[in-house]
Amino acid sequence: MFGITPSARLRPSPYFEATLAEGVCAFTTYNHMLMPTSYGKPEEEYWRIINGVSQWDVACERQVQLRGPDAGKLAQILAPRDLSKCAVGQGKYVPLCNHDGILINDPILLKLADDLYWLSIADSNIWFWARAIAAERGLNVEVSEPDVSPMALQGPKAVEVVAHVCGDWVRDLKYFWFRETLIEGIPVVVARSGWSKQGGYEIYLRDGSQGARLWAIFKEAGHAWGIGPGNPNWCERVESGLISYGGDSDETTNPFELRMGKYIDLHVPDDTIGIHALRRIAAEGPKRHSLGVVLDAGDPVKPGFLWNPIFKDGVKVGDLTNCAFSYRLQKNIGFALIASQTVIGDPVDVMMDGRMQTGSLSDLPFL
Ligand code: THG
Repeated sequence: MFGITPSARLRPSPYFEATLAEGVCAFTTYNHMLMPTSYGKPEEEYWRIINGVSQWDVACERQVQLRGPDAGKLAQILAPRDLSKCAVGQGKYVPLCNHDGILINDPILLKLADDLYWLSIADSNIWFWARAIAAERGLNVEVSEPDVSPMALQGPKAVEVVAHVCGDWVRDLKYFWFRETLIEGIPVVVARSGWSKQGGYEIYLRDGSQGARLWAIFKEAGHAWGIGPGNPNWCERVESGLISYGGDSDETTNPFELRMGKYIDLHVPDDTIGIHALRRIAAEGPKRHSLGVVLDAGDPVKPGFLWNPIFKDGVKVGDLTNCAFSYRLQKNIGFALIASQTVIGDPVDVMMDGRMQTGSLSDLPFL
């Protein structure tokens, strides 16, 4: 075992002590925080998300807050998705791009008020970016990182647990919509969202001193539905086709290559960052696209971000950006970022651990 030296570089999650008590045994780093990645029973943790309810410390999904008269204007400058019809209380998945149309983050945007937005970011420093853009464009907006730390409840029974704690109104919450409320006096935002396709909620804690209490409230309430600890689940997210920014993308990836075209609106104002490049890429047609890969070999592979080279007829055509053994399909599956000429059904070879594996291209999501 080894220790972790506390420092300003590694910020604590309000749920850290609670996850230790639950038996967390592996972490990754994300936005300068530790995010649990295992409680030691991967298959059990997986089926809990598929059949029950799982409790996650995702405090590392930090909020970049835009506040002030130009908050909405800045949001639209940052995001090449039309936000003009986004209502207060609504969330939207918004790819962020740089001036070249390269993906630099893929947050969920939450509109809390006409002059208050949160970008619930993936792992890259959008705080710097947003503040620099606001200054360069002379906007009247304050960019900050508030004391907000999400906890996720995911799985088909999450609705019962969250309704038990918050009330039946959560059942009527639409996907990605949210409401501000108090849970036993603790200020939170309750959203219907989360990085799984099994349904669930995210509770954005607005007072970091209350992490242990909030964790305990849901753990206790969830007892009747067999709640247990978990984390953004590798296998489930690969089966469900969920994208991990920085894992499935690199410094050259644009949103069209990652099946995010439906979240891009080419008619957004000309001052939106990257829109000129995105219009050009859309007109020319992206050179790569994302498909699934199903490997023929059955023995479970070790999950990970691999970027293993993919070959077709002996020529390199793309990369396998992740791979997982699917418990439901009983096969090794992954995402291919691959030449646009390839099609579903094509046989491919993937170089893994010095050995060529055979497989074929498939549609995404797998399930
Ligand atoms: N929740 C919150 N913040 C986050 C994440 C989250 N920040 C980091 C990261 N996850 C951001 N990335 C994603 C990626 C995918 C989705 C959400 C956040 C997602 N996608 C669905 C899909 O692709 O099928 C649906 C998107 C849609 O149809 O609008 O849910 O999870 N708070």
